[in-house]
Amino acid sequence: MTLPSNTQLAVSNEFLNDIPALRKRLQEEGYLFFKGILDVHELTGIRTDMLVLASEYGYVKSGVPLEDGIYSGKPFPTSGKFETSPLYRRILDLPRFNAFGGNAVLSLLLSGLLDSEIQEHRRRIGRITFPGSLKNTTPPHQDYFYIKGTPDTYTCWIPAGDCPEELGGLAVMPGTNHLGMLVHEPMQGTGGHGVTHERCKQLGKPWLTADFKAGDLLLFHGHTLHKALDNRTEDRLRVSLEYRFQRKTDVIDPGSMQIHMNGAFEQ
Ligand SMILES: O=C(O)CCC(=O)C(=O)O
Repeated sequence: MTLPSNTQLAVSNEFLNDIPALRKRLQEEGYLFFKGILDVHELTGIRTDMLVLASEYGYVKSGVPLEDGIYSGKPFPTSGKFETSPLYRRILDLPRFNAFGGNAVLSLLLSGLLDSEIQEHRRRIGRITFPGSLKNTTPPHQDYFYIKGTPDTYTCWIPAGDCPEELGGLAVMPGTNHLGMLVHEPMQGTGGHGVTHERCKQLGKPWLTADFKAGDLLLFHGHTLHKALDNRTEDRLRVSLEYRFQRKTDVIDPGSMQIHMNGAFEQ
């Protein structure tokens, strides 16, 4: 059967009052997707904080509303890697961005799913993805490759603003949480390693994604294969957040207790 290259994530809102059903789906599919369960007002605040900083560095077009996140076209000055930039370093210190890691919806959901006291990782990520920087698109990977500690770590990927497919959301491959660790090879894109596109095709499963809206939450297991989609817009910045959770009693990698890219920033 030929599957379309991207099909839609299954929405799990109908099970929000049924934790056993959510656990079952998460165990089977490796992900859960919820529409509109996070506070858009709080997310808009974080988006604004990030765009204010980006605009200080000249990356946001002036003369149009900041919250539209329109790229100025100013090229990245250094290696082109957002994650080692001074701008990113400053994003990681933003109070509202960090406080969202303790968000009540996330905490209640994750502690219910894991049936445990939870530990949120300090290694939070607030990402801005530039239009046209396709060589930086995050390639297919499993988070355990980078996060280590326990594979039972769950990533919450959250668009800070509407993120239609052309702005480059996130796609997951369902059921890949059952495959254990796949071979990761050096690859172009954020992170620098991934599972080759050829290998992904061989797995014979579809990539699932959505036209994300602010307030949506995509949550997945450390073994679930996922990738970013290209930001194919002409001039729009994609703003997204990542928070990670695990059981308090599970092994944790020391890097998860530090800020992302600790010490690896360019001046
Ligand atoms: O948003 C991205 O580009 C990558 C996100 C990702 O890989 C993750 O949340 O684990």
